[in-house]
Amino acid sequence: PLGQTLMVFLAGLVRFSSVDSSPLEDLLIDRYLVPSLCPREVQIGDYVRYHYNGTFTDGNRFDSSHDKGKPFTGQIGLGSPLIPGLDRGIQGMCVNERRKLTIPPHLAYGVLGAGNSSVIPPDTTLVFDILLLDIWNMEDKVQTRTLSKPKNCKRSVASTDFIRYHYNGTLLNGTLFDSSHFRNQTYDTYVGYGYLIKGMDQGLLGMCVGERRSIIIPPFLAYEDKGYGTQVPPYASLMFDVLLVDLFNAKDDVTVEIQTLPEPCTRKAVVGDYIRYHYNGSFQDGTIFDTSYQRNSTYNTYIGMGYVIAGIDKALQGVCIGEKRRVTLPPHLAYGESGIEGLIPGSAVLIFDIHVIDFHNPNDTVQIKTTHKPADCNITSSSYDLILYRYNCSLLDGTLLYSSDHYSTSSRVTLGVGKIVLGVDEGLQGMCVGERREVIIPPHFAHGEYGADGVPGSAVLMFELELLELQRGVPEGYLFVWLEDSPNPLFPALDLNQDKEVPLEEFSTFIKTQVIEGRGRMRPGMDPEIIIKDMFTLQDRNNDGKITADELKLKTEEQESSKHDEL
Ligand SMILES: [Ca+2]
Ligand SMILES: [Ca+2]
Repeated sequence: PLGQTLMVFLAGLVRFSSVDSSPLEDLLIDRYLVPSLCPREVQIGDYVRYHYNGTFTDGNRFDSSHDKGKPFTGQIGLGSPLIPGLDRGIQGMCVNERRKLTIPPHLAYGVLGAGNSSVIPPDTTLVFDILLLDIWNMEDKVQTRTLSKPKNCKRSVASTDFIRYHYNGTLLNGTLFDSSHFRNQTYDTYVGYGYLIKGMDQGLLGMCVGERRSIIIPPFLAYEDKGYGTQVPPYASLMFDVLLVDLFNAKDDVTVEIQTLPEPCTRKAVVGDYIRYHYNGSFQDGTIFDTSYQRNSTYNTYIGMGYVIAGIDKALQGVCIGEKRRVTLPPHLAYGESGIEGLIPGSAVLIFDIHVIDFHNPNDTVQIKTTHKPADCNITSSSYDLILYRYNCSLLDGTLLYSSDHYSTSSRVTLGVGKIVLGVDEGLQGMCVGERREVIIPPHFAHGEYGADGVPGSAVLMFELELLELQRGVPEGYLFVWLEDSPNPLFPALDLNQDKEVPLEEFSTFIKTQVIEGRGRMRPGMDPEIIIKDMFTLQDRNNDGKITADELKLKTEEQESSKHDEL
């Protein structure tokens, strides 16, 4: 470069000092337009493609590539067929540079001229205006340069991978010849099978999704002497600015990356389980295409039964409740080559970030775990007992749905008569007062697939239960039961003062005595006076205010008497 600057400087001096037409001794180079960016200069052995205007010193044109509509392509030095002045004058040029070369006859066509002296007369000084379009060398390789790259690059393009990318393709002089951005669609192809020009097949290797790379390809690794259509001329070096959007291999399986694994995980989902999960679905470039969070409802499905895309069916197996996992599905295990119109492009790799809320199997039973048991635990609850209990009901992710503490009315209920959720009823059986339990209830023993107010459909529920009070009950339809054999015959026992009739007061005293002495039990949860009155009225068939032996007899004959029968 120093030599050239000197030469130009000297040439300038020569021109200024020789106003008269003294013959030119050497080549004059006027670099009148040098691009600010000049990454490569023409050296001996390089091939060049350039436009030129050839004129005489008086400005008359004798040849022009512009007129021919086709730039000139040739090699510099090494026995180049160019006239020496051109061969030398083009050296050191960079693409997009414009030079004016003034070439004395001895570095042009000399004393003979050209074209039988008719085109170029003898001893003619020639002026070439050159615009350099392209430089390459047969030793060139594909040049790649990473412009930006995501920090996380776990995988990069290898031969036989399928990729989707955006690109701008330009010639070395900056002319854009093609862009996927204009089509608003990625270019999708396999790498390494020769579907692409050679230089692209090489230049894309090692890229990771989200990387932007500049790839410069010499013509012999691009479209060679043929060019491509009207946009890529023959012998054109190509520059691609590539953004890799997606990458997979046809041999890929679902990949699972476990992000949160609850400890302990006592149970893992298997085929046939019904699962509820939240998810974000994204492409490899990070764009989210779907999310359950926005709908504020989990996605629910059976696992491994073909209700969802194959990759998800596979990815959900073996999950734990509360687990978070990231699964990557190649398109052949997702939406394939066609994708989903307007939502998922063809051949797209999908990433799902999955949060498992719960799962259960239709065969699941209620699971009961006692967390506290009082030392004194002789009496335990069973059906018909009237109990008072506390409860907290949560989803398996810990969300509290409802609690007895939320209500002012006490949660007093008769067990075993269908008054409460099936699984809770089961969970409250066999408990003693003061005992606490954790009970896991599958939806078919709770609120079913449609849920209830505030309870999502198909939710597995966790109940914390505590038994506060327990009153032994009597079976459905009974007001009083004998706990041991009833007196036989009964009437003389009822008729305390032996006057052959039993009014309400006498009856009441008798019943209360049985209860106090542990021989009988009244239905809990009702006013005892009302129970006694009801029982009395049932026996006093003629409604005269007293029971006689005949009336009682009638009753015992009617119903086969047993120890749990009413009187
Ligand atoms: Ca009496
Ligand atoms: Ca009567």
